[in-house]
Amino acid sequence: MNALRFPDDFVWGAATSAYQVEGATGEDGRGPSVWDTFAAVPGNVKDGDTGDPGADQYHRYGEDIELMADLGLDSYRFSVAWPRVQPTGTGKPNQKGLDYYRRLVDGLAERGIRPMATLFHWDLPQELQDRGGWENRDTAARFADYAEIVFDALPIRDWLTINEPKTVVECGYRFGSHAPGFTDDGRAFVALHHLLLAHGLASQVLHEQHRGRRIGPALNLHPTYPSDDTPEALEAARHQDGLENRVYLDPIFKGFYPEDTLRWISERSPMREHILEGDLVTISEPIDILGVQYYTPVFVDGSGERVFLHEKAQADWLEIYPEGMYDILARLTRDYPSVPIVITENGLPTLDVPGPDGHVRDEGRISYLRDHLTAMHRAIGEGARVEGYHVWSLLDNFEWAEGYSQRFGIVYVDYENQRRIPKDSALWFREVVKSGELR
Ligand code: GBH
Repeated sequence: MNALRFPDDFVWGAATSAYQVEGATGEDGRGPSVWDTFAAVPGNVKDGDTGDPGADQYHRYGEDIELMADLGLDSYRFSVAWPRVQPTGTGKPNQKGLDYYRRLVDGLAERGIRPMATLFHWDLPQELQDRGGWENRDTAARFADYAEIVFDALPIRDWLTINEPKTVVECGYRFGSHAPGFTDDGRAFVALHHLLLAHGLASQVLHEQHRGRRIGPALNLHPTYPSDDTPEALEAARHQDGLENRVYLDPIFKGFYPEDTLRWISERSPMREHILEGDLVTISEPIDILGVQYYTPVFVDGSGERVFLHEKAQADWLEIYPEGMYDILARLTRDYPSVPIVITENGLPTLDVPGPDGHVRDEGRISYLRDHLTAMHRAIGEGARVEGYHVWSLLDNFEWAEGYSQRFGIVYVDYENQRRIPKDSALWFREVVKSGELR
């Protein structure tokens, strides 16, 4: 087969988030976040794991930058921990917290690696949660203040606002599997509106104060399909697509919530009462980039139940379906064409451990990545404006409610001594990055 060539200026990178890799949750004035609180409650996280010591990137960022340079990466997507910058979520910035990110960004620059920073990857300062968290409209305003501090302090061109608002809504407020651990649809969709409002307000701040920089959301999009061709399954898939995709994309791109989804939400949540005049103008502040995270499709049957038709990964929710990468990019190109796309996450957990020779032979991850990059390449060939791709994740890390049991890294982390071992997938990815080709 001929090699598949990517555009010369295509950006290759890897992603992480603060609570998942930094560790050092009590250092240099960092305040507690909702995830510290949530993880401290027995039963919430597998094996009682917490963000400490994680991959200890707070102390080992220098080594990690060298690792990225060795892999030839163009870009590192990381997140800024709000409770490091504002320990209680409001007020004067904590200089030591900002200094950490400045050292990280400067170190990346020395190695020619571009930073891409996420403002919020779920680690809300606990004190803001105590005041109602995302159910409280004020949290969106506090987020804009925080964003302003970070924009001023860090020389970064590309920003992402909220990581996966859907996961906060679904896992944090509907299923209770993530912080803050609620199971309440009524509250969930109020939180959704305020998360989008926070996205819009922060985007406005960047546009007003920092011309030439770019900002957008990081959305986990799930291409949604009927599992059979009955009218019931088609209807269920359309409904599910509203909850998975349109309820985030439509307000951001078009300035309105999709009517069918809003009707369904209104039957279970007072969300509508929280949509004030002007909010949708704020939320639809034009974005400069769209972060897309793709892992899995969602197939639903006529009763609306999710069904799995393909091989599953070592994670219940992840059905391996590379065509979904093509489909979601083709759909964005058709229905939401205005901005360039950056793949901000795509990856697979595997159980591989170092063999006697020290190699981690994660063949499953290599074929997952190869198949998804192939699908992405096809979409680009048909006009999808994809500028870059970040694998999730650079390192094995704290996989939220699964703790350290699910390893998504292309680099293995030995949690006994924090040693990093590039897996075979990292060596494979290095070749793709270096050649700009998939062979
Ligand atoms: C992304 O979430 C996150 O951005 C990243 O932090 C994470 O490490 C990575 O992907 C891998 O998971 O409670 O039954 O719904 C992807 C979406 C949402 C998928 C939470 C797993 C938990 C199972 N994730 N979900 S459930």
